[in-house]
Amino acid sequence: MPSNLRLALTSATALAAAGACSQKETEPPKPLNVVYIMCDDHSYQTISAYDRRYIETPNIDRISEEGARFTNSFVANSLSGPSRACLLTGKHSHANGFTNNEHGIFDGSQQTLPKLLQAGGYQTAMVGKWHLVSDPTGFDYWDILTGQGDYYNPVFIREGERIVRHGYSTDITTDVALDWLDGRDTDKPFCLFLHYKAPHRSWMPDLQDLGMYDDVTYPLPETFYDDYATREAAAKQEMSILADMNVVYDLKMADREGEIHTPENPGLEQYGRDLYRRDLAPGELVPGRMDAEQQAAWDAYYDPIIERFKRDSLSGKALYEWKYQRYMRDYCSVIHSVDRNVGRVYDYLRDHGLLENTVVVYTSDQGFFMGEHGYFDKRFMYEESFRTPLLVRLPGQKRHRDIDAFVQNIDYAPTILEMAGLPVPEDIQGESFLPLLEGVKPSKVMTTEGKGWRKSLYYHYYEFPAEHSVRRHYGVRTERYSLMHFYNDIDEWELFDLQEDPMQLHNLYGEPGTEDITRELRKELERLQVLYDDPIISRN
Ligand code: SGN
Ligand code: CA
Repeated sequence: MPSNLRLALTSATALAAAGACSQKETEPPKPLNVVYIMCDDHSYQTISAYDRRYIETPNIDRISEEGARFTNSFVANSLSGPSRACLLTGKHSHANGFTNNEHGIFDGSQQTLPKLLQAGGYQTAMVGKWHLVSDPTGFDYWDILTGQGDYYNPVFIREGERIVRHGYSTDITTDVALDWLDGRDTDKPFCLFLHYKAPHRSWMPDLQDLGMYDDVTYPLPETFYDDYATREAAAKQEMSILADMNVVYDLKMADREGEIHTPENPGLEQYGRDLYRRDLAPGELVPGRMDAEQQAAWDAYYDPIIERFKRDSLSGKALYEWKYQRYMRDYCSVIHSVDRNVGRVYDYLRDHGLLENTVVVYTSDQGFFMGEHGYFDKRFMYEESFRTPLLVRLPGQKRHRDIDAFVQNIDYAPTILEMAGLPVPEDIQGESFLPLLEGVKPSKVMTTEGKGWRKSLYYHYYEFPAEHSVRRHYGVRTERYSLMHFYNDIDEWELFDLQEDPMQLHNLYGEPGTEDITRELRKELERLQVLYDDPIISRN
């Protein structure tokens, strides 16, 4: 028997998983499989297990109904590539080397979760958005979208071979994943990474979902009209729905009678239309985007909206709120397709008798702003983008549990290794939260720092100068406070009391009476920078 199987058989989880078949006592328990589903930019605000204001997501919710919902789940660096590198390595960005999308190339020769799983006898597959530039390593099978991926007729790289697949990205990604499950070696446990492109910008819904939320008027978030008083860094960004969301590229108001962008006519709207046409027009910049039939269905839905938009000539507050409603309708329609596809994955596992020994994880590469502070996008250490949804169905455990301990995406690798009954290498910076899933109280858990779960989180964002202009920053978050330092072309500290000011509108840094808490938090920040060995510490 391979050593990993021996270990898995003795772990509490593997035994719990076997509990379901205790009648058949002669059958040894099977090692756990893992289906790790990660969306791109899926906010917890648009998962009904977390928030019922905007959309119902019954299939995603089922994972937490039959398992656990993490109510304090965070990322280490709120951006796609960096988040994926944290997942693969269990390390913060400075330690895994992938700090930002713009210049990052993932060093695939380093130790990674899939490689450790493979060495432990697992079959591994990566399907969908990869976004780490270098070719995937450590996978028995990989079939990835190019770059950000396209919504329609997307280009995949299947183990080095380029393929254009016809249809809608979320459906196709699921098809590829289920095909792999069908053809896998059933004698081995598996770990499948299923990474959707959805609901990343520019939020293009599946044809069958166009218009499904047109009757809904979404409530404006409380901080929609934030004036950024007391927060210089919050004001200095280019991710405002009013100023930066493009009505053509983002909201699909392409005037098809207009002229194509030329270098002599580089208006923003024209620029937007060009990008948009890349997705929309067949055979244009990238071969294989929408075909004539898809485009006709798309136009039949959007053309009347475009006509109305042109006629109404909105401006100011009316335009701002109109943009928000269109954004929410498109985004939620894209989520509806994700939810349907999560249902397909669940049905597959159930129909193939896999639910009893397969862990199902649902998460996102980071959180996302749904108009809070007037924003879309992510990047900031503010709550909406620092947090990320995390729902886990671990077989053999109680249903409907909330886990409120602080977890972070550097914890996924050690957790999955422990689920597989494999040792966690010492240089991994995250902690396994498997004991928390098994019902152990956080105070009783043994972590690399000793007894008891972590009480604070470390964050570091690097991508500046870059699109959206969010300044570089690092910070610490405790149960009650969030302290961040924006640096590079700015030197601003922000301190929030999350109990008194959960929306983070009032920067307390430097206010009389906050000296003690500031000193304490800066000390904790420094402790974390030393603990994780972040070279930035020299600049504090
Ligand atoms: C693209 C988007 C940005 C987004 C980044 C990073 N612009 O560049 O809005 O912030 O991706 O997103 S777009 O014009 O190309 O749509 S991430 O999730 O991949 O990190
Ligand atoms: Ca993302």
